[in-house]
Amino acid sequence: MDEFFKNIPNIKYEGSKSDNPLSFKYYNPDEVIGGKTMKEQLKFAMSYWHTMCANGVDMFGVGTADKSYGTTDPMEQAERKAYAAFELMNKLGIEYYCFHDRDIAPEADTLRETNARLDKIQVLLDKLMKENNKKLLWGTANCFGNPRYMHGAGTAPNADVFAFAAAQIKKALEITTALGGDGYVFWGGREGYETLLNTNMKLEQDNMARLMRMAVDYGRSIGFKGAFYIEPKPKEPTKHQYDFDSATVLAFLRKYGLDKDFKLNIEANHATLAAHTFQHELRVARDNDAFGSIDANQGDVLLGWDTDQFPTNAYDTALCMYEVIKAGGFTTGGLNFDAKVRRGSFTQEDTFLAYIAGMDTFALGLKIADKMIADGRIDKFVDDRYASYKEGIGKKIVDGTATIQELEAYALEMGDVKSNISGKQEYLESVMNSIMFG
Ligand code: XLS
Ligand code: NI
Ligand code: NI
Repeated sequence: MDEFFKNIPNIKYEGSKSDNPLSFKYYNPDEVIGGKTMKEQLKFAMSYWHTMCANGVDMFGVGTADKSYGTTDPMEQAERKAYAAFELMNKLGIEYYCFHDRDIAPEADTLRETNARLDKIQVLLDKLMKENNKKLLWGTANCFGNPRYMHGAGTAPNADVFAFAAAQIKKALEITTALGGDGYVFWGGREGYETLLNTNMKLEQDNMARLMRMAVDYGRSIGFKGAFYIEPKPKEPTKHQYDFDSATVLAFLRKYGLDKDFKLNIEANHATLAAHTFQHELRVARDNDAFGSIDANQGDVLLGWDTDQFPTNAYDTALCMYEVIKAGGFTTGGLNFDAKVRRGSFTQEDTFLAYIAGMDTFALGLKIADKMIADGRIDKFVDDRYASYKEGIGKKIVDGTATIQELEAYALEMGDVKSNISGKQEYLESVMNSIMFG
């Protein structure tokens, strides 16, 4: 197959002094940080939908980038797209990728035909993965784009839609399994509601859990050994999405007994939409042993929707990688760039520059997080802040041996609290600055 990104060389690490835009300034794949190479720590993945498919179309205008791959024939296009995807991953040194079923092969007139298209592309992807030494981080089903899903998929009021979604997920699981996928994601863009006036919320959520149970059981029965993830998002496209944020998803999983089967795929921009920090969402997942994978991007607080921009804020990536390291690093998951260039960045070169910016920003984040941990001031401060729980009455509280009567007696004896210490937020923020900028 002809080279598609003709003017783009293989991107190499050249260091922060380099003025070559098509080079990594901080991402040095073989450099060891915290006992592992950057490549192992960061596990970058390319998102098929944004990178290979999205052409910049928005509510006010048509696409600005050419993603036609020189043909209008849908299957020829799908094939060329696959070759281009592997060329891009090779040029950037990215080892993993992620897709929705409909990204790799477009929907045909019938489900049978659509599935046959997927079978064909699966063979090609399998070959390209082996030839290029690439892995599938996760697969998923697009159960939100087609008009049939206007009222949801697993949460649709119409059982026929539920059945169609189940069939689609079954096939997506088969493809993911056949390609040795490390994960399978549920992100329910339309699994929510517009108004409770027309919604049986209980039945919809019960049904979603039923669909997830079927998917897990079927996946395991065909030998899928990867992780199942739910990707929280509070809204957009629906006004209210059931998988609102990490805490809501955990409650859902526990209610339906699915908590042993699922981990979370946390997306930075979705955290912003839920009015949380990215670090908060990661912390909730980590504290509940539910950290799985990351959709790496960033939003714009002034815009208020899922802009899926490439991550370029090193402060955020540092706090993200701090959580990832504390969670024990990526096991099944990785950093999937669920990110797209801005509509005005329409050239092929822009796509590479955006990936370079994202990968460099996460490399910086990893380096800073590693320094934060080695520096130890922040961890020590937090540890000391809770020192009162290590002895005396605090230890009894933590051990579960203190009674409420005993605490009353203790408080009466104490008179009033005299031992509060400062939270030192500003100091800690300046520590972060000194770690980041030396
Ligand atoms: C959309 C989601 C989507 C998922 C995969 O907001 O982030 O891209 O990651 O379906
Ligand atoms: Ni995402
Ligand atoms: Ni998103």
